[in-house]
Amino acid sequence: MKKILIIGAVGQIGSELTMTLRNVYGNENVIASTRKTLPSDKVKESGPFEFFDTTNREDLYNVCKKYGVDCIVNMAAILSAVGEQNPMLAWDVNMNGLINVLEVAREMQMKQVLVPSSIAVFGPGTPLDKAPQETVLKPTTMYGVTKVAGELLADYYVRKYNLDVRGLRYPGIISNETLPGGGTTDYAVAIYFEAVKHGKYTCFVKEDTRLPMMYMPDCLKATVDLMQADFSKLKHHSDFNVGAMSFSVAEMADSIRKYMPNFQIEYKPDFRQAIADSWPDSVDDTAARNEWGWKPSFNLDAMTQDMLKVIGEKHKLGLI
Ligand code: AKB
Repeated sequence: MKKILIIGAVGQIGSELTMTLRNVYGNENVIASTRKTLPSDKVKESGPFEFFDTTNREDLYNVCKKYGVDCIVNMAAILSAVGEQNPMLAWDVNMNGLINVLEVAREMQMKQVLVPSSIAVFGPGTPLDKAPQETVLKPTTMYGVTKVAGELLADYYVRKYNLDVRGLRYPGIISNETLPGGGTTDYAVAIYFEAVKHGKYTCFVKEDTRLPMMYMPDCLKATVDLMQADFSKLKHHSDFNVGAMSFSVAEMADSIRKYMPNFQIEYKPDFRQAIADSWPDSVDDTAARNEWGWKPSFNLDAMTQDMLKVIGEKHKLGLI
């Protein structure tokens, strides 16, 4: 790959993935982009940056042409919670954005497209424990519907046009740089920030809510490892389950108390509880492990220790 365009480069994963890919492929070769949110100085100043809306195919085409893009990483999405408040917006951004990305990549004969999916593809009928790679996909959210349709569409482009499209079903991603926005798993990030800032947190899902989660360093590694995997060795393409850890909110609170014994938590479940309840507790990622060597590094306590350290330092410096 010579020139990579990242769409959604100011989001939780996109912002950190931009810097990771710039380290791997060179600053000038990774073009960051977003619709309108201002990027961090780090993202803006370390390489090319463009504002455009992916639902406008012509604008997407022109940016790709301008830089000679041969790989698109499409991180732009409306997530589960916001998607339930505005289902048509979720459909528009997630589906029309995706078909534009796939069509432009096909027309320009690009080398690769990365299309993220999510545990939101699962729903009633999926086994809760170690959700299999191949299983019932009947999501109850519009976000999940767009992710199932996106996986099918991406695989269609692989089969029909021989376009190299890849994707992972991200679990909840926990990070300390860019806050997530509009997802159901956002509580797993907020809990650490609130613990450091106020010593307590009011959680919008119940204490026994258990979901698959992953720390950002593992998420970045999974993404780059899949991008660099040998295409000829892949049996799956756009729908890899990737597991790292699985814990309840109560277990997170216990993990935080190991380092902050006075941390307090209370529970006020809202509409996001039903979304969380529709997703499995954990996933079976054997296909990712066998086909491209996936192996996570962080467990809950290692992540908690690192999150509290980094957020604590930011708090001391008055950055949060
Ligand atoms: C969400 O909660 O909507 C996302 C996801 C699991 O894809 N973080």
